[in-house]
Amino acid sequence: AEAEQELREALVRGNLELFYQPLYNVHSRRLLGAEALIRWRHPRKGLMLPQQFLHLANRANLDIQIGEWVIQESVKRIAEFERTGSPVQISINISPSHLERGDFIATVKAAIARWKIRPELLQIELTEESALRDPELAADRLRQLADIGVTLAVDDFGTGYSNLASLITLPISKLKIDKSLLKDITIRPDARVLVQTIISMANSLGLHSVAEGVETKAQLELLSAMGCDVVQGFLFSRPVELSAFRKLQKQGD
Ligand code: G
Ligand code: G
Ligand code: MN
Ligand code: NA
Repeated sequence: AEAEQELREALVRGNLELFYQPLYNVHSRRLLGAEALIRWRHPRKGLMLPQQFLHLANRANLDIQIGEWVIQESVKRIAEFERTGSPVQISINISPSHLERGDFIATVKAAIARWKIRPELLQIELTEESALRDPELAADRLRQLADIGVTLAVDDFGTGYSNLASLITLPISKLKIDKSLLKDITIRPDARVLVQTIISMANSLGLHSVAEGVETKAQLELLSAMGCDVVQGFLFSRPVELSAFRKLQKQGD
């Protein structure tokens, strides 16, 4: 309960922060945008990762408030990047329960209107779970988001037991291939076949493929040869704080 109280205070005092991990076009190597990943600057424990506190957020019923903060913060940032002449897409992670809330669409619309951004610069990442645990509700929400012009991506693709047939009827534009699938592509032919199949399927469906967790040049070269569009991983950069991301943007120009 004390930890929950601390998290509540962190939200009020501005001790939550977004870190940014850059995404690059495989072929041009241009910086396309970033995935925003939440951190907590704890006064005593230092920088805390999502797996160290998101469970607390759920227990304290703070997950929605935190999700709303993430939307505000990321949209504000998109507006700043547009204003300073380096517009990039920012991708955020949304929990299944947040997507299912009645006011989720209104929250997203209000943020976009308030900061006057181009809606496609906001990308929402959904897990297969959030797309499929209440498929009709999720489909309705995703259609509304697509109507607003927000970009939709399926995160951690390939790790769930998705109903692919329903998944491909959703108005998504990207598949993010989970990093666990990439781990062995340079040494195991079966791992390679699996990733190639996902990339080919994405291409055939008119979806972009994003490879997450790219750590080596060998993986990058293979992904490029396989027709993957976008890459993200420690080979390029870890998730970094805002000031460091701004520097990456300057290098990218
Ligand atoms: O940030 P890290 O690099 O440790 O991310 C770990 C996990 O935490 C990822 O799976 C990511 O989806 C999740 N995560 C990171 N930031 C957020 C966030 O703002 N909201 C939600 N719901 N999950 C997040
Ligand atoms: O939302 P998602 O679960 O996909 O979050 C991405 C997670 O992957 C974050 O925790 C991020 O820090 C991590 N990550 C990003 N790039 C790499 C990488 O190249 N290697 C590994 N091991 N983790 C990565
Ligand atoms: Mn993600
Ligand atoms: Na991801």
